[in-house]
Amino acid sequence: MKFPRTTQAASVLASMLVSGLAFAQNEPSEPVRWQLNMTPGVTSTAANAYTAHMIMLWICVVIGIIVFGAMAYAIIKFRHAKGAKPDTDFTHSTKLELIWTIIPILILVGSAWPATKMVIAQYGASQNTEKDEMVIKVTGYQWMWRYEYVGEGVDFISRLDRKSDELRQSAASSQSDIAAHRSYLRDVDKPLVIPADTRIRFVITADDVIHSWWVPALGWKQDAIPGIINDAWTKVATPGTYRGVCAELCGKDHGFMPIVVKVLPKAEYQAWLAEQKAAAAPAPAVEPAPAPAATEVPTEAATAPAAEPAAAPAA
Ligand SMILES: [Cu+2]
Repeated sequence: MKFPRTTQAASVLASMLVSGLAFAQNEPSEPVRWQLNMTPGVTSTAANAYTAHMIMLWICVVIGIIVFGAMAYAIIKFRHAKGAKPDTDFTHSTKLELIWTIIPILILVGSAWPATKMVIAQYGASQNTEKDEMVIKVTGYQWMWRYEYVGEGVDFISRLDRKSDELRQSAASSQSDIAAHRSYLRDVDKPLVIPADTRIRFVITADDVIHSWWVPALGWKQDAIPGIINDAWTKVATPGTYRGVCAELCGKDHGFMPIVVKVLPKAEYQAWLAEQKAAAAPAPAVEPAPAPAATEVPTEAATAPAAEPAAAPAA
């Protein structure tokens, strides 16, 4: 074959395109190797971002075809070899200039319209008027995340899973060890668990330096800044596991503070929450017994069954 490299590259490109497109239909959240397009995500915000992106992509494709088509046509049709002569008298055309100013304005306005509607859907009136069903406070630390379920008394730290941490720090770990550990650097010891189909408010801050909480499948990213509370909301329809990372360079282990969000069906979430609360509640043995009355009660009376309680105050 005359151009083996070119055909090879073309077949690689074709398979990339196919895998990229196939991916878009099957898996809404996890990127795949050689994926070309965005992930559609699992929230309305993510779906809007995807739609806005696709609108712009197709507008660009049409413009590209027209511009490069016109160029190719002009280059071939009016080539020197065919005896074409430049028009030396031509300086400008007001009509053409008007056309190529007005058409881009229309394209810009036409694409800004849907894009603005989508931004308002995430950050506009609904941000403040729709009722949140629960609130989670996220705090960034060097180099881990803390999740507090506001009003529930559930509060924990989520950090890089131990196995990944060992592999990354050990000089002895080989490429094959790393390849054998699925989700290397993408798993945490304790994921954030949230219910599906529930409007959740996130309040996001940090304790040391600026971090940024980002799970692409949710369709938004929010900075975690010490002394400032940012917020965002989400509502995930599909249960599943969604992964993210800290998206603000925050120190030497910035690359090692992943985020894992586990979305459970509502009933399963309630069971999980009850389990967490039970674990968080102090054990009954530790709890002090109800103190005796403040009056000087003889110790015998306090420990004795309440047969003669009236005797104590009388004494
Ligand atoms: Cu960080």
